[in-house]
Amino acid sequence: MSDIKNLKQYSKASERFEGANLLCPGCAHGIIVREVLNATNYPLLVAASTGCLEVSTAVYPYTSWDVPWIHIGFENSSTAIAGAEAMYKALKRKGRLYNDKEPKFVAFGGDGSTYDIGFQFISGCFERGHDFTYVCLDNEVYANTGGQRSGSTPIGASTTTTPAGRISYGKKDKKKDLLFIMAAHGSPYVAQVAPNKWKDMSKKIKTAIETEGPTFINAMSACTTEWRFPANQTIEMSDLAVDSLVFPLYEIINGRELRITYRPKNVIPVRDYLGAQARFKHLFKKENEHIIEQWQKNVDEYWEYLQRREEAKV
Ligand SMILES: Cc1ncc(C[n+]2csc(CCOP(=O)(O)OP(=O)(O)O)c2C)c(N)n1
Ligand code: SF4
Repeated sequence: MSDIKNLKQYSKASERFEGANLLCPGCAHGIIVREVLNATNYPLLVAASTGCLEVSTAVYPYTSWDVPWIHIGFENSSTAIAGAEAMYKALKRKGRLYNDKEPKFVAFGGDGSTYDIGFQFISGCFERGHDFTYVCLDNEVYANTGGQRSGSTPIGASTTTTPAGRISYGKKDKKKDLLFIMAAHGSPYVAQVAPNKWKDMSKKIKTAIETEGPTFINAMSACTTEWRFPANQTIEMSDLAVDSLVFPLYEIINGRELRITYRPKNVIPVRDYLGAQARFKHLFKKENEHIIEQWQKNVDEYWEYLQRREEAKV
């Protein structure tokens, strides 16, 4: 993958993640996983926590994975892969490896698994400095169990546990700012990616995987079923997210140095992003319009903050 220059070449590089799986049509998880696995030429060992990705790609006796792959609990793909990494180092020290090809270690989790249930395990692995990359497939909801809110669900989204209705506009709390939390662990590299910006995404994933130490990728993964948009609009939804700056693309090096990697030429209003998904439909009622205005204000302020952090180089 490191040599891949265009999409045509990229479309042929599928040997580590086969096409067949049971993800919903239009699901972004598969696009992201394929890109992660093809971003580097290193041999990979992968762990996946329970969630849509795991249930849809490993239905006994079939598998979509052409790499060594572990399914573990909802909460601990991080510690499972960190254990494999620790064992690799121990075997290397004792001279008991079968070959001298150095592998890289990758863990996948949904946002429920990453922002909430598995967070203490991930935090521990980062604090202990394990050499692996954690990839969060961030669809802002517990999709596999029918659409409960997570710490990543944005304000105003209607989910099964924060339903919008006569007395509620949906989720009351803002999305947790996980990238900064992971950077605060002193990680050598953390970044946000989105599948519509595939070159930006594969460059960042390659950097994450090939950087020594614990690295983190937060990947926006549009969920056609829970966000409620037509299955052929996954990439358009990702365009709306990054061009409205609802999901800004940036990276943080060594816990401090922030770089914005995509600046939209024409920034679109947040309401264009929200209006494309039925999970936000109720926000367009007169009594809820203030949530959209507040959201726009938050996005503007956050973008300003990112730019100031980038300029300050601290
Ligand atoms: C400890 C534990 N709690 C709850 C569950 C049930 N469970 C399985 S998958 C899942 C939701 C997964 O959501 P997320 O991590 O966001 O991934 P997604 O399915 O959205 O990709 C839940 C709640 C479980 N397997 N283990
Ligand atoms: S529910 Fe969402 S995340 Fe799960 S497979 Fe379907 S589109 Fe993908």
